[in-house]
Amino acid sequence: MTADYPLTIQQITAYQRDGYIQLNDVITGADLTAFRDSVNDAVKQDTATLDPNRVKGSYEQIFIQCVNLWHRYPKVKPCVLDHRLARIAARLMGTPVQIWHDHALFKEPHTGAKTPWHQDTPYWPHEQKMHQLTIWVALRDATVSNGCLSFLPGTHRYLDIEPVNLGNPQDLYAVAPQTKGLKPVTCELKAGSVTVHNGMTFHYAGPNRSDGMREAIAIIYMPEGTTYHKVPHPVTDPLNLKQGDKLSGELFPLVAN
Ligand SMILES: O=C(O)CCC(=O)C(=O)O
Repeated sequence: MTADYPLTIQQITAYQRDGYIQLNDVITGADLTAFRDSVNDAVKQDTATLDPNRVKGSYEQIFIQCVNLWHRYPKVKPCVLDHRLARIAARLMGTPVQIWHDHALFKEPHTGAKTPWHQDTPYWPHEQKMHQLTIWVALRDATVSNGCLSFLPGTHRYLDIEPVNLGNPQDLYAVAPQTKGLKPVTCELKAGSVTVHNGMTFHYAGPNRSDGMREAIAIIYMPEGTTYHKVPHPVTDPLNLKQGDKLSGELFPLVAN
């Protein structure tokens, strides 16, 4: 078993206070190359049948999104289920964690589309909403010019806010007037570094103004025992779940205690 990524008490406290944290050099060397190559191959295969000349809708202009690669591509699986990443999630969350899902988020150059300010958890079919978190892994350097993430610290305490429509976003201050005056923190990342954010923390990414692809994968963890809340979601729609069922089984493995 590999050693845990060193997390200090101060970092855990900062994550719990701010609802996000940046962790540097989490994946390095050959592991980073394997992660980047396997996700790139999977995204290529997932998107192979798309017509490159199609007219892209506003959501598709934000990023190419490929969901649950770990479950469909054997080479991605050990990267996403990596125990060091899962242990980071479990220590920050303070509970054993299951995988909720992953998604590759490749921001194409020059579409001009930002990722609007939003919270994640309101989109998810979960009864418990407070502790889910995302580890966002930069597979190549993420910078202001290619669309790295920014966060509004402390906004994970803002509950019951209407979900933002990413393809046609509402004004942030209309949806969440509490965010007026908060100062965003922008996190540039070297490849292999990560940000971790609580699913309730407001976050944003600018457009990719560089000439290359912004390559990232987001791995989302939920507390062990999370139960189903009946709203449409592509991961759970095929599963025939009832309100209150535990999300369990091969799609939602327990990955760290
Ligand atoms: O990668 C992006 O542009 C947005 C990422 C995001 O919203 C997330 O990981 O929750």
